[in-house]
Amino acid sequence: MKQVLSLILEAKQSGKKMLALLIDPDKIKGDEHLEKWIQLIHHSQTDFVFVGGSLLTNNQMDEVVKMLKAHLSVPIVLFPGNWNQISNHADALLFLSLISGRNPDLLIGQHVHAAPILKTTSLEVISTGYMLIDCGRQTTASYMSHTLPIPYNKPDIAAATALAGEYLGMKLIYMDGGSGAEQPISRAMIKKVASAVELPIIVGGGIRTEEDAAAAYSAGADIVVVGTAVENEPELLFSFNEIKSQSKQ
Ligand code: 1GP
Repeated sequence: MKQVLSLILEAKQSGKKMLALLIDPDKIKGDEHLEKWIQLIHHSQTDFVFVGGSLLTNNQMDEVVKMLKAHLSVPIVLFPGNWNQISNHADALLFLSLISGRNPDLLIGQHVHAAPILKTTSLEVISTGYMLIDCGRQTTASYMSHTLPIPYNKPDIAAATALAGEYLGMKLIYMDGGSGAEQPISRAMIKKVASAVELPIIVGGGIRTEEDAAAAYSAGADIVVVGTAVENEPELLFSFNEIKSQSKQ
């Protein structure tokens, strides 16, 4: 399989938008349930599966990743909430540095724990500048991270933060309203960040409708991440992929 970062860079260069489904392993209720997700992902032409969560309590991440990998050809990308969330069955791991916050543990601490373990795996490690944006309500991500998200109406702060991430050598920028956010990140903020950096931009959190996804793509998102909306209405994954295909750089 092609390296995940190369796939993203090539897609960006050719003006192709991408879609990732976020699977929270805690929400998988047995093999049959996961089978349904696998079928849905397979038939909907979703580009990536992200797996992870800010707080996992069921200890089934490795099993879920293993099964996804065994049945799907799309890249399985870890989106870890902490250094424990590593599975060698995945293809890549977003090595997230929470650059919107000032919590040293999430800027470098967790990474020190994870690095030697990652070295023993075959995972592609992708340095990612992760920014939490305040989208109306406190999410698990902002609570668990002990950080203040970037205010919703401050695109300049988001752009300066993303640019700092780029200068620090990060390869991707992930703008996240947090899972279950009340509203998606504003177009104005995505636009400002997209014009500030050359890096591919991932946008997620609170994307519930086709219009939300289309707005994120047209503002400059290269990858849109959907989770909660598709958990509630799985068929939406087809509509989101349709919107993706219609959206161009
Ligand atoms: C969270 O971007 C993801 O990190 C997905 O959020 O569950 O709100 O779609 P939702």
